[in-house]
Amino acid sequence: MRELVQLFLVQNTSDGTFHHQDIAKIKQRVNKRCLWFEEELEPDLRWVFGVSKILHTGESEFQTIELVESGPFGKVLLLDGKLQSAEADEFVYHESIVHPALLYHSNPKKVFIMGGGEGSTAREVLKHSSVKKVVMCDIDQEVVDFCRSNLTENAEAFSSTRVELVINDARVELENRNEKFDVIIGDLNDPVEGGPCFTLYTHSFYMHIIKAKLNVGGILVTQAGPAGILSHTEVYSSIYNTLRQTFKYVLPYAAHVPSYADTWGWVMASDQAFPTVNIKETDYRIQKRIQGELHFLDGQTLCATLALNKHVRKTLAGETHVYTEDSARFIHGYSSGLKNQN
Ligand code: SPD
Repeated sequence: MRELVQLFLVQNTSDGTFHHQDIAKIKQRVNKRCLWFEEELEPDLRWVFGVSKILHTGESEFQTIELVESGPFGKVLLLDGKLQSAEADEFVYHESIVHPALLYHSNPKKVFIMGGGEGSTAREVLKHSSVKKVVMCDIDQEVVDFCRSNLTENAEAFSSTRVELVINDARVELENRNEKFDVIIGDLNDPVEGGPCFTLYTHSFYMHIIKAKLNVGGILVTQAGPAGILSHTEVYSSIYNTLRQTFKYVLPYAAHVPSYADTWGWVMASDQAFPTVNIKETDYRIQKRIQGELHFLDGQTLCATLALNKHVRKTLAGETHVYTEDSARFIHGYSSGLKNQN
């Protein structure tokens, strides 16, 4: 498969600008499909889309890194052949993982990002004028370097004096750091079997590392896997319950991310009650605290993302599984990568 990828390799793009609002423009750029990307989401379910160019292929100590130009989603970042984010809709994922927690916090000044090497999560955090310091801790220097040079929309975030970029295992970094944070964000890879990340979704990690590193009133928010009608029992309900067993207050929410072929889930957790933030108050906080425009979240959308459907709510309410190193659950899936269209 790697040979096939090499066969279609084209030179690196210099036009890395993201225009996520303008899907029509993205589609115009894609004039010739030469490959299909295929990812197995379930044993009998595959996600396939056309790719017109391979813009980059590389390999780090931890994973393969590819950037491709796709028909439906514009530029798509693949790590180990699995879709991570897409130009057309990455704003849904990144606004959702960042803004609810920062808006619920009374005055977020210090933020720690676990993962987030792409830079988009830091980009969104920096929109909050109260934030003085963002530590972005990713384990993979190559991914960070690659995204810094290719995802030009995040260039400002990478060069901001408010951002401290650390290449390290997030657990080790948090343990060794003698400081606390107002918000900790888990922009982590999905928990897949054999992957490096699943221990960052466990009860012991939340209880002994995260809680110790949150200031009073601090909030943890983590991405928590697919939260669709058919997929929320894979890991979402377990991560939710694990946080419910660790923190006094927990808020799950979800939004549809088209390139993920599913509804995606996040969970916020804190030992201090979340304030009642209605539509009007959310819009007020966005206007008062955020510099720059949000494209997905506003008061109405935040309320919608918090309103999980009856089916998922019922599972979450009855979930008893606690995520530990010995009882970890994983998201199914591997990628068979890029295939010639013939
Ligand atoms: N930055 C990490 C985001 C992980 C999201 N995974 C999405 C997978 C969709 N198949």
